Amino acid sequence: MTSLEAGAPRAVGGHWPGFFISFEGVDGAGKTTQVAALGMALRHDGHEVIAVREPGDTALGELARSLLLAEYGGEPIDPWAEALVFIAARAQLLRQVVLPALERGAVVIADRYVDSTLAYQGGGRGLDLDVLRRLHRDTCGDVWPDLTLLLDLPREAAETRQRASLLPFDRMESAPAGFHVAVLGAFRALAAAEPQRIVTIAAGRPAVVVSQDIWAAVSERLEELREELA
Ligand code: Z5A
Repeated sequence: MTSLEAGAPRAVGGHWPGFFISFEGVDGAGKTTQVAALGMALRHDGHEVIAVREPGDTALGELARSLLLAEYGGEPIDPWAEALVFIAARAQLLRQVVLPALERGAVVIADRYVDSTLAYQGGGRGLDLDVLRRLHRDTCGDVWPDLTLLLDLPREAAETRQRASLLPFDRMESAPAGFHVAVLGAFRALAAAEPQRIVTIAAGRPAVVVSQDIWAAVSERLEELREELA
């Protein structure tokens, strides 16, 4: 692993001196595992690292998480209501935690961010992507990550991991298989449309190998940003 210089000031896009990384992918793709590994590697290199998950990590976000993931005895939640609660949790997390951390130069690692809304509520529920993007602009200041790591895991492999965990499925996980297939397709389409920001990592390999590819992508993007500044 190469060394990443800590605390280098950056003003790319004029937003903040920190570095914003998001992890995306279907459930079970290994995001939580890789957020922890990357966080440890970056801290070892001297960075302040703030890891957050969506929805969650604020009082409002945790309430939203219970609302969104709990089963309601079969009562369907309207797709727009679902999208707006995810977005509300994001707006709170962004202003309460993420932006202050980026402004003081920290590396923020988000376990899911706006691409999850585009993939799950856009691709999965069929909501209009342009409207979702406009909502992101209007509610979250159009803040996008410097780098997004899409952990690409085929549906069957994700299901195998879920079953192995022996945990009961939550409301999102228990959606029909077609929903999850559409979500994966949407993530792949987002990555194809934005190859500069979204790096796809094959996630069906051993975790340590996945971590090495992630480190290479993070190092490369940080280096690019430094060159843009120089
Ligand atoms: N959602 C949405 O619809 N719209 C939005 O805007 C947002 C979210 C922000 C949040 O679920 C749900 O909300 C999610 C999307 C939706 N629903 N779905 N479906 P969550 O936060 O509770 O969970 P998750 O994000 O879906 O993922 P997860 O279950 O926490 O999985 P993960 O973090 O990707 O993977 P993991 O926990 O690191 O690993 C899963 C298991 O696999 C575990 O036993 C590991 O030890 C194992 N693992 C990890 N890596 C490997 C490798 N490389 N090989 C083998 N086994 C591995």
